[in-house]
Amino acid sequence: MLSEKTVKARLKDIFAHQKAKGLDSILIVNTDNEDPNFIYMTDFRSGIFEQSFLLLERHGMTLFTSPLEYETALKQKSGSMRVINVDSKKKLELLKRKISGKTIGINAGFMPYSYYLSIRKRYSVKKMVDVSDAFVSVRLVKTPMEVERIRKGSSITKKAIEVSRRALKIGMTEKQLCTIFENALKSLGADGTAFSTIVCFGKNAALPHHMPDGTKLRYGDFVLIDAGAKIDNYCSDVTRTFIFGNYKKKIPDFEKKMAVINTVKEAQKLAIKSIKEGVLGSKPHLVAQTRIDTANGGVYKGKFTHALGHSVGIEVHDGPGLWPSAKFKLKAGTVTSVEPGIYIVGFGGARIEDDILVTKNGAVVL
Ligand SMILES: [Mn+2]
Repeated sequence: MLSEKTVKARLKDIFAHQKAKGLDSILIVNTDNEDPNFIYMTDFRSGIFEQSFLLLERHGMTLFTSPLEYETALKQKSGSMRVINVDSKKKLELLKRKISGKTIGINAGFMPYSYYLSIRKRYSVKKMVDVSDAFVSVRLVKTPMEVERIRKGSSITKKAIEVSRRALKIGMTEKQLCTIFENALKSLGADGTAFSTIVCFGKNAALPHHMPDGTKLRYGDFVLIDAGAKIDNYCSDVTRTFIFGNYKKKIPDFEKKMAVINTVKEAQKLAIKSIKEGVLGSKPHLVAQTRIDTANGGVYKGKFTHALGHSVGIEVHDGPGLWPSAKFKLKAGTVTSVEPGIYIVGFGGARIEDDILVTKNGAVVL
């Protein structure tokens, strides 16, 4: 449950944003899924709240939900939130009175076009403007409570990766390892996974978004796990890459594989070191990329093929990314992934990822 103080602060910050400044209200509309901003404003852990409306006004929030979710809402709501049990169409009159003839804010990044048309018509809304940027920017700076949830999630994820590592056996499939990982994650206390778990054996590690399949583990393979626990509505995102084998026995192409992993590790370390409040979002990416492109006589040049990182929060991609063309400056309180990689098609690859908190003086690994 969010404190009254937190709700007030979030409302204030959102309505103060340039995109929402002139508006009286913002309507958050769930489809069969919850709008991430619905989760941000309610912090509900239980319930689905499909097709529910959350009306934000400067002074407070009103939830319009079905009888199915009404009690669940009452149990979890923050102090001043009004909850309307929509057991008949008449109960939506209040909503109509508030938004009819008005300009309202919506999250166009989430709302389907069909909803846009039908809400506009049904409630005689004058105009709907996209305020998604306001939420992105407010959500970017985390409170200590939000950071703590992400930290807990990433710590559980790292532990579950260790459990998986110890369970490796020749001939097991990526899918089997994925099951072992996800079971460990849950028994360590995760509410679920933050996104579909990536497990890669051998040359599949060269494919950044490879989904676990029937590929069998062979001695000396790369093993890459990219996954995250969800804790109390917050995502985490961690990647580890290692080689399966007895390091004292001969592993095929051992030196070559270790060089890939070590270069990625160094690139990540340097990138993390370059992060602090006020630094341009492009800088850590360029630091990592330069390290990768120049390592080992330039053999990995061009093999780091994606952004260094992305903001993490209620969504796993929660805001702007660390990317060569990023023009924004890093803000203290932002949590972002730092995940350089090297991908060599037909051979394999490595990615190492941690979630870090930006502070005034540097980056703290969560
Ligand atoms: Mn990531």
